Amino acid sequence: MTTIESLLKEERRFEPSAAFTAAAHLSGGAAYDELYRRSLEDPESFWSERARADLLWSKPFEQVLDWRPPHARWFLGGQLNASANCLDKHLSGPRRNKAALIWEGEPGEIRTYTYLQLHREVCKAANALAALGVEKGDRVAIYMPMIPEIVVAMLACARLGAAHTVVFGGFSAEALRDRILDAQAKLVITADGGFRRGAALPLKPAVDAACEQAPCVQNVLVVRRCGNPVSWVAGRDHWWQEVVERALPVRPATAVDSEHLLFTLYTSGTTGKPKGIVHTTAGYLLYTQMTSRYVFDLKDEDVYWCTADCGWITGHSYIVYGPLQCGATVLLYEGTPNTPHPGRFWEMIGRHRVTVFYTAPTAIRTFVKWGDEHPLRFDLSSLRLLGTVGEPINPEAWMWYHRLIGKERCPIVDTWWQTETGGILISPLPGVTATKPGSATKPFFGIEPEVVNEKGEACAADHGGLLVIKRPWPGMLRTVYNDDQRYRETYFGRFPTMYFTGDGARRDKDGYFWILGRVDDVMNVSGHRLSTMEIESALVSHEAVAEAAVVGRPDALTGQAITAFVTLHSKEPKLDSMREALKAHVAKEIGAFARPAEIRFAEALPKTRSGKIMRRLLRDIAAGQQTVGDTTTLEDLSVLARLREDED
Ligand code: 7RM
Repeated sequence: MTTIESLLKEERRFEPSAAFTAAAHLSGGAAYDELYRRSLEDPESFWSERARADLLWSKPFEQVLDWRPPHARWFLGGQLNASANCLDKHLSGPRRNKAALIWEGEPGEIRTYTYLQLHREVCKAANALAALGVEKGDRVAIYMPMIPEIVVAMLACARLGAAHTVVFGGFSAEALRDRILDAQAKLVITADGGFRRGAALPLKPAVDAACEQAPCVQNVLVVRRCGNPVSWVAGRDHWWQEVVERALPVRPATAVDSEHLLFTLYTSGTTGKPKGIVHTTAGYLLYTQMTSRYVFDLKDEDVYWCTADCGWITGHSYIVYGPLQCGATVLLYEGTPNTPHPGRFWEMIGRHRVTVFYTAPTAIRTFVKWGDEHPLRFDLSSLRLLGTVGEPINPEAWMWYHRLIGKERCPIVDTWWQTETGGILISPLPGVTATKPGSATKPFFGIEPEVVNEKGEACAADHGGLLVIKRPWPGMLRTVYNDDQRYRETYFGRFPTMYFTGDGARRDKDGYFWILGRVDDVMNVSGHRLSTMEIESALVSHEAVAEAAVVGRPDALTGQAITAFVTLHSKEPKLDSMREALKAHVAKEIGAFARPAEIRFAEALPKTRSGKIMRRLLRDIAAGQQTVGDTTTLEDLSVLARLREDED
């Protein structure tokens, strides 16, 4: 794919207001241009100045960057601790008694932790983990609902120099097991359940099933959240409320090297096996802190709400590490946006006087569908800045967000980034950038993106191509856990010195980037990256299935919806009950969020002569379009016609 069709042409422009610009951390295009130019002309002095000023070091670094493509190491010789940078740093001044976390449970309870209180909880949890044998360099899996303890658990691991692997609570026991095994986690932190849609959603059964096949796990720490009954393995299982409550509230932070593993987070690739994305300490901290400050313009007065789950990178970077390093007040919410009513988010914005709100386009499209009356019922006057992340936002949803939520007063930052990038790479700066609905606009400091063709040559303005990043940045992934070969191939296999994002993009005449979505076999469903291969593997693991091909089709609500083309073993009848059974099977194997929207039975799948499934053709069929693309490599043309006839 040398060029990518890009049909979206959007002419509207929105300048930041004079009032916003006047108060912002960074104001005006000239300030951005100057700093951006410096960051590219002399990156070592740019990053080293920031790292010295913005991070709390136990031992100063000696070398800014060691770049041996495709591997980068930052701030060598330096030592620090991530939890000290999020917490201890604020304890010597007036922030110590400022709210760090305000949490709202779905049933409605509210808990607030000041920086001092959060520090005590993290110290207690770190002592409890240490007593259970967790040491510097170990991995700990976290499988929890959105309760304050998930933040405490992450920071407690970091305090010990142990790496966390947060697994989103929506993942199945099988997915959890695979991640625990790949990380070789020796301890799992979980809860009896979490409240979703008015009921306790259990988590412990999945942990029990996963641990049965993961002998590396020696201990399981369980937060009592819902009070639902749980099964118990004596000696292995411990109640958080018992061991953490008993522990001492003081624990010095373990100083680690700048490149010490902070966490792994698993993300979908183009093969069945998820990749453990590796983020290390100093570069990640600096990059998430700087982007939080400039993109969200965080100030001490802000109440900042990112609606992501801590199980995704957005939760790591823009609930925990970025905002806490900035000393922000972070709102955390456990539940769903329509419990007990579809205005829950807007009610919460009014209740907590939220000033900065960050959510996903799929959520915005859902709110559009639920109707204007819900946001109109609540007081949104505290808001000053809005953000989006996870997928391209369509201009209609952008305009609704701008009008109904931002009241045409709040800048919108459309932030483009990935699990691998650690933090935001392309985004407006709210006091600087004139926005265009649907564009992530301009690169952050030190980031040099380019749109290139298959040969790696820059595309002309307004021509679609592949999005690459031409130099390393502090927040980038360091490798794939246990699989450096996969790191090299996936991200630097096409272009040896440029990071390949897997996204298509175009840059317009003003230098604004427009992200066109994935160019590989990765789908984006409600902002969740899902690999077609993973879902295919899950389908084929069902005894009735011979072969499966999965594609994303455009969906007004979720961005993409999953359509699975399935051939059954010859004696299997094609029943609706089988469709439902297969959907349930995928939900069990991967998680409910990966459940296919549609199962289509087929006699055969379109393949190339070498036997590769031509998903491109299936995408057209799933979208109900005539195939316009090249079918000359198709082995058996009649397969396509038969697939169309099979349509329901
Ligand atoms: C943060 C996150 C990454 C993929 C990425 C894109 C898509 C994310 C935007 C976007 C258009 C955006 N990490 N994506 N943000 N597309 N505009 N502002 O989502 O690893 O889970 O997904 O998400 O395709 O490659 S992720």
